[in-house]
Amino acid sequence: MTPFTTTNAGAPVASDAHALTVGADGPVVLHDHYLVEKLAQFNRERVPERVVHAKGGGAFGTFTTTHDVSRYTRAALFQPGAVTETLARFSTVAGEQGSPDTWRDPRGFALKFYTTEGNYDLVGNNTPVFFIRDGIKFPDFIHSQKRLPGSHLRDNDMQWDFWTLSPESAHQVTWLMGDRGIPASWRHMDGFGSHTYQWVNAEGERFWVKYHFRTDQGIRNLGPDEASQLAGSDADVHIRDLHEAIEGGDFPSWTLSVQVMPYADAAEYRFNPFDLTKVWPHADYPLIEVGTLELNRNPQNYFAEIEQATFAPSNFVPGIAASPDKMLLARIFSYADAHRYRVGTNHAQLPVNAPHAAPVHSYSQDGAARYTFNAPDVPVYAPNSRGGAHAEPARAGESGWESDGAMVRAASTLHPEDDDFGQAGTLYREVFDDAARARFLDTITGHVGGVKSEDIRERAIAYWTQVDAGLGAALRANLTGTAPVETGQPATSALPVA
Ligand code: HDE
Repeated sequence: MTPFTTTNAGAPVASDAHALTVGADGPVVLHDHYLVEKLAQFNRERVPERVVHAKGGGAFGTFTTTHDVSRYTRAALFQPGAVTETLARFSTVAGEQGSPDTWRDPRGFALKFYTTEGNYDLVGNNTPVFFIRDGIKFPDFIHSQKRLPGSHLRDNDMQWDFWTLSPESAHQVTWLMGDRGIPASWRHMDGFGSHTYQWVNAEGERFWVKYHFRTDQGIRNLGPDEASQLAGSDADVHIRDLHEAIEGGDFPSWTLSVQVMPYADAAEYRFNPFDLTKVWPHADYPLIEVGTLELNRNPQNYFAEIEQATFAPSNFVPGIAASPDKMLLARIFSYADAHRYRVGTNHAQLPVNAPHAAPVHSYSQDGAARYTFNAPDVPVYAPNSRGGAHAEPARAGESGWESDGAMVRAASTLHPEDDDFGQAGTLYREVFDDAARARFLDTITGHVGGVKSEDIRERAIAYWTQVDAGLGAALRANLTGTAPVETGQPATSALPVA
């Protein structure tokens, strides 16, 4: 027996086919409150899309700690044998909600661990580095990757003007223009915390760590032609791939390993270990296996569980903390601010965002759409002598680092091997093989070829020459036609990258 339709207030309704009118042919009457409710609700179905990472998808699963890393962290979820419910959301960066999954772009790799000590959010990407190293440049960076204010079109001149005036971007742009810039699916890409974080063990000893989620499905990428074809024929191919894999019982998984740097090493390390444009060579700090992330449950409702999901780098749990990475510290403000704006003051009360394995004893109250609340006998203030919750420094396990000096606006102090192009050159010469380098040259020829302004194009050639002199020469040859080299990319391809 099918249920009866009701209003949002649960009252049965007379018809879903006819508005209430005066006579069959007369005017619609205003007091047809069900008609009004349906139309008004419809007008309010959208919340603001994420200003970046708008297009995405995700699933639920579990994280299982399979190795003992308790000497580095006391975080409950990383104790041997711990199994923690987890939500993952994958996304592109620059495209709006309706944009294709297969554009060249970094991919968001956002995780929410519903731990017994509160929710821990690790909001990373499928790349270990990023374009900039100070959050104050982030809005400008994103503006340059999105749309011109007048034409509302993306523009290669804008992208390369920003990148070539921000040389710290070279490592991430090399990564982006390489094969892994277009993953074949979210299942076939790695994930990284990208930043350096702090782990604190039960004795209070502090370590610096970087997270690596290596796909157990193997890395698979799309070539530009296949990606462009899919962008037209199936804009949601990555959403579909993940949903259907899980539906079919083919649960994707990733193996988490961490690099661990002793706290004292940071000061003298050859690179600034908190510079988000740098990786730590694995020879310096090898990977230490931690556990397995498996996604095995599709959301029941995309809007409620994925569109309204709010991931925040500020959601730490005891045993895990921030680091002096200026980008991370800026993100710690920004995400919760974005959530209050986009989803609402009480976004953390929505089932997908509330802790699932830890109680909330908070003095926050009221605010729009307040859903959960304390019992009436619980005090609404602290300190109190009436049995209300009290803060406990040892429990929170907040940690930190030493710092001093006058307040300045300046680049971080350079370590011996800190520069803007070294690791980009290493990636190009030592990680890419010959075929990958050829594809890379094709891609940047096509993308820089789409730059109209001669001065920006020259700067782009100089930028790539600093990454690798041979690469710069080949790019110049391709662009000037002095030694035409077949490119796979149409020169006008304004690939929407972020
Ligand atoms: Fe984001 N970023 N970001 N970002 N980011 C957002 O938060 C921001 C950065 C990343 O699936 C926003 O809810 C600043 C690095 C992911 O819901 C916003 C800076 C990395 C997602 C925001 C950065 C990321 C976001 C937009 C420079 C990888 C999607 C809406 C300091 C390590 C999460 C929102 C999801 C989303 C701010 C840079 C990854 C605007 C200020 C670096 C995966 O708050």
